[in-house]
Amino acid sequence: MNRYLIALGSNQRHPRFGPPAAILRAALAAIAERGITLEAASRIIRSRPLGPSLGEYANGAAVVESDLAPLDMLDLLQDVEAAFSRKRQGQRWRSRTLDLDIVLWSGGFWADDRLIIPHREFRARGFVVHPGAQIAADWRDPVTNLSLKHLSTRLTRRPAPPR
Ligand code: A4P
Ligand code: MG
Repeated sequence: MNRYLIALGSNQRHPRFGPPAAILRAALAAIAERGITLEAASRIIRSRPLGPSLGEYANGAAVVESDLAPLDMLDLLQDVEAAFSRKRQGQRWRSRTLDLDIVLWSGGFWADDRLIIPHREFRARGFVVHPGAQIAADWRDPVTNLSLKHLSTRLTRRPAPPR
């Protein structure tokens, strides 16, 4: 069995599921319906958009368990994104209905042309680290060897570096 820390984000309404927070809850249900075991889900937070998109985000994190290998998990998550009719407009940081990223997995590192784990920028992103620390405080980032709890504390103490 593999464990994954998944980050969820949304900053657009969905005609059927409603506002971003409701979309994240529906997305977790959709993931579970596809046979993935949901071990823990964080509270859903609101966060100001990083980058040029307009609307406020809802963000959250979940720990899931599955025998799927990382690329199969990515396929599944992209399938769920597509089911929420996220548009791929070929541009980073567009407003989106649903974004599902793999932040960490129990196997440590992964890197190929489709997938990089740990997610490259997660350590600087409070909207990923804080929800993650809520449900997996002791999980260590294999790059820095710091726990999510530690990364979360570090982020609240020090302002993020300029981008
Ligand atoms: N990919 C590589 N590694 C991963 C991974 N660990 N997890 C590849 C998921 N996907 C991974 O992603 C582009 C490609 O990255 C995928 O096809 C996959 O093969 P995407 O989701 O299609 O595009 P994107 O999300 O627009 O780009 P990217 O770089 O993932 O953007 P981010 O970094 O996800 O940023 N502000 C707030 N407050 N909250 C947010 O959630 N999110 C973003 C998106 C910007 N600002 C935000 C938030
Ligand atoms: Mg993404």
